[in-house]
Amino acid sequence: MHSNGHAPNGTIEKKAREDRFQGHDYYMLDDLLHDDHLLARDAVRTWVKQEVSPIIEEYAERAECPQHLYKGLAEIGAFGPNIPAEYGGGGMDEIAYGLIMQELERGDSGIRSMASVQGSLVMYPIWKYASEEQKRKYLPKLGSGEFIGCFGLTEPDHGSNPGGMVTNIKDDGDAYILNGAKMWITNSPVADIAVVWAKDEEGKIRGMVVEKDMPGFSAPEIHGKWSLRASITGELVFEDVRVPKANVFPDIKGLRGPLSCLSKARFGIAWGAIGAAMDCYDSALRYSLEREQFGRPIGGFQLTQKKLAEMITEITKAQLLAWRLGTLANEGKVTPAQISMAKRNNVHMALEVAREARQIHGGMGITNEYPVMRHMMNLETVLTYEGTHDIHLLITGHDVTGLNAFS
Ligand code: TGC
Ligand code: FAD
Repeated sequence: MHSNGHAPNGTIEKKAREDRFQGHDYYMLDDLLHDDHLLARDAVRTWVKQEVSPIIEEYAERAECPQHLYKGLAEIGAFGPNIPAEYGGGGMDEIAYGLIMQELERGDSGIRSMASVQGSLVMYPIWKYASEEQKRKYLPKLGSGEFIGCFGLTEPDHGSNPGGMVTNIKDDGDAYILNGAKMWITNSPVADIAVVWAKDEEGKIRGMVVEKDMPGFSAPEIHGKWSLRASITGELVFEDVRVPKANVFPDIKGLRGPLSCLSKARFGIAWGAIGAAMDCYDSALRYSLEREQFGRPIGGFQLTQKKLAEMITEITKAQLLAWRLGTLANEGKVTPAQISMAKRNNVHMALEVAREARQIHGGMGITNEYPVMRHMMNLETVLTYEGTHDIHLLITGHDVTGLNAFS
């Protein structure tokens, strides 16, 4: 570059400009990915660009979930990419799963949420814990998007402490009678089935599949969210719902059951948040090169460059963390605490990137002309669900000291 900021010839300048926006792969991490990772990622990236980006601001503004996208999500393999293909999943590895979540969240955290719940919180527990008959009954329909699922763990009075849940089942011959309520449940108002966690008469947490038509079961929508507005959220209410014993997962008892599903979803979020951060960074970088003040692009000011340089540094660190987490998961070596560290770091990183990107856009940053404010509002939820920012810090604290600071 010359000192005036212009490249010596137009072709080099054009090439440099294109490279600058090429996926923001600063450390050439694509070199670490296999062809099938790149194929899956690029297919989802293209689909998001065509189907999600053009409509998402309007849906978010109207607080409406774009349900017409469910079939397309199934077709691109977003539902259970890491569940075996014979059960309706994609049969891919954990890195492919992470990259798919990244690309969905580049579009919107709510779209990624929809897919996270369907794959990691509904298909995964059914695949891992249900009887063979139940797997065959539900998984292919979930994988194809014919059925939508939701996951009920959180209760009105038990969020960070799900072990305190009061939703319960009582033995009644060939069924259990389910009573209680769940709160903040992604997809619940449109779900055909819910994976629900409740205490049995011995106080042990059990998992089960509840179908939407079971008498006594309702799923009212929660309104008034300023975050994740394109995702549908509701309650689950159970009033003497008769759940056949065949629907209860036979062998898994205790908090380990739902927490093992959270590990899968938190892993996806650690990758997904990078997508939201990259979309904000991309928008900020482009804007900084186009927007002029004091007779020059704002990207030429040191304070703007500090923001952009720190953003790409943090995104690159998060990408490395996610990639290593993915290789550990593929080798079957990843621990829940390692997943917590990545979820916490990467979501916080994305929120900080969104805030800085918002500043770079000036007043335009608060409008729906750019994706930044929507990502920022979404990420406030992502920071809280699947274990809050502080709960994940305490999980790391517990892991490194051996001392439990939760209660
Ligand atoms: P604690 O005694 O630590 O653990 C109980 C048992 O569970 C085991 N365990 C895990 N197993 C698998 N994966 C994990 N991540 C696990 N974490 C713990 C543990 O080994 C033990 O097993 P065992 O066999 O010895 O009994 O339990 P605690 O009651 O002290 O709680 C620990 C704490 C606070 C970390 C946990 O409750 C927690 O993670 N709280 C946060 C709650 C949360 O994340 N809720 C998320 C709800 S779902 C959601 O938000 C979906 S959003 C979806 C979307 O739209 O994308
Ligand atoms: P609380 O647990 O009441 O926490 C409030 C504050 O207290 C937080 O800052 C927390 O970090 C802090 N705190 C709590 N305990 C401690 C402690 N021991 N030490 C220090 N600080 C502490 N749940 C589902 O089951 N399924 C879903 O599909 C689902 N989807 C969701 C979608 C959305 C849009 C939202 C917002 C939430 C969703 N959740 C879902 C619920 C989510 O997991 C909970 O909101 C989350 O676990 C926190 O619980 P809480 O909201 O009750 O907060």
